[in-house]
Amino acid sequence: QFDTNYASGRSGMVHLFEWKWDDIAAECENFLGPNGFAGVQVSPVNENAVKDSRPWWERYQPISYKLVTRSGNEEQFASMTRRCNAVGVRIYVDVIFNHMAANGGTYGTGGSTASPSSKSYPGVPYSSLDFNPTCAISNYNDANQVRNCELVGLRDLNQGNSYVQEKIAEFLNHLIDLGVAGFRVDAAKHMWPADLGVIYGLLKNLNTDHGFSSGSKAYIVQEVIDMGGEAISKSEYTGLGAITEFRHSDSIGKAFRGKNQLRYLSNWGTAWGFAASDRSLVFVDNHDNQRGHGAGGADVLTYKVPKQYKMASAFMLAHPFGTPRVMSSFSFSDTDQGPPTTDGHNIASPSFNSDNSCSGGWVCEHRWRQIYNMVAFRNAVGSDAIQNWWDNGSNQIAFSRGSRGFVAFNNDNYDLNSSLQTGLPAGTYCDVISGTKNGSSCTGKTVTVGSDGRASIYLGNSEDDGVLAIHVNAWL
Ligand code: ARE
Ligand code: CA
Repeated sequence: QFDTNYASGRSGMVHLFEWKWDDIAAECENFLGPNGFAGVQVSPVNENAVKDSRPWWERYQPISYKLVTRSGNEEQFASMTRRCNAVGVRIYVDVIFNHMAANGGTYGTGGSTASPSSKSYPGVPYSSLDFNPTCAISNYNDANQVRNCELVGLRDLNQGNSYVQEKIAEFLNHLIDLGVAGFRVDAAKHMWPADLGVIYGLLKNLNTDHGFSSGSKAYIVQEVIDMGGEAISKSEYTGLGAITEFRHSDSIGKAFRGKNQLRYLSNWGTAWGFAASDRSLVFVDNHDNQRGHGAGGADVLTYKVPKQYKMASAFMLAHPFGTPRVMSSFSFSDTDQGPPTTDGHNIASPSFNSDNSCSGGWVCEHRWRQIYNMVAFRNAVGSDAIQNWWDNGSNQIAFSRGSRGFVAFNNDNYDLNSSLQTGLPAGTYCDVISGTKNGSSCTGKTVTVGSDGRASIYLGNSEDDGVLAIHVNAWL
């Protein structure tokens, strides 16, 4: 359950938040596959309560396990997993089974009706017998309350009930049949680890018709926000699967916002209080904390602070720690605002510019050169260890990944101009941050490595990007 099931030679998952299934299928074929991405986290797939203003968060209010949402129907979902798996890109589904829709959620995207006030969801069906008694979560120091009461009024399912366990397993197994590689378990902290263990134990192996080797298990990443200081700890869940490592998001935001010197990143990893590398899904921001929901607060970096965001993303992708997930957003000013639509209801497709970037309200961080070229960097360096760590005693740092890649960062308010050991074989390389290798030329800066592995590295503090990266596949 910790194995991501990635195709070999690939890394980097992207959360295509609120994208439609047909658009994701095309993105796998046209962009993610060719650029080395390994997987996509998709928005919730099951029927959700329809809210008048169509906020993004209506999808976190399940009405049934029918696969009908604003992203598409079951046929479109099945076609997406097939098309993405065919080009080596895996699909991970955001699954919500801690709760069902809150009061007011009376009808769903698939035509089902519900009565949350009487805890009746005939589309599953669930009745009041399947839920915990109504009470509110107000004290995160009380583990019983966090797990048995209602998160923001969402009707709290009792996962200790065997009928509920079966319904959830049926839903997840249906997705496994359709070719998914794993799940992001929403609100896992609000469920008892023992109950989750029972549910995970009911899961089938992955579908070999979709290219998974026989005996493969779903990758499970559990949303457990543990910044310390609460009753529930992520270590209660790391035996069952990976967890969303929110401390990574918090710490990387503070560092690249200049609240913590970059030189301290030399021991990045479990020394920072993170879970073990294979249990940590790491990210700069997620769909909640980029808009002030969930945990992370004001230090979280988002697309709205592009220079520091690209630096933090490049650091995450260059560093071997964890399973990195890139956020791909729609632009927003209002924190409730849903994705771009054609008519206030139907989600609009992204459109693409000649420089790969998106328009039509989609930010597409994963199509920023500084980000997708770092996915290629991560694939190029493979499992090589960090070597040749250098820092200037404050906010200029550099390191190599064995002898396959080298990266430098400047977050000081003066230039970086030093002769540094890159660990790379002699030659001229294309800096994949300021440009891209195109045949035998480079659209950006070049770096010449001498026979001793050293190169003179220049990163001006007023340059667009505060990072420079070269690797063996960008040799000119
Ligand atoms: C919406 C409205 C509410 C309303 C509710 C019911 O905003 O005002 O009461 O509907 O009508 C998302 C949105 C919510 C939204 C919900 C349902 O963020 O605003 O509520 O969908 O539509 C805690 C949980 C964590 C959770 C975060 C947001 O522990 O699991 O809160 N994150 C996931 C998803 C969210 C989603 C849900 C769960 C619900 O990623 O997108 O909510 O499915 C400390 C604690 C954290 C706690 C945090 C915030 O940091 O350590 O555990 O996170 O505070 O309370
Ligand atoms: Ca619960």
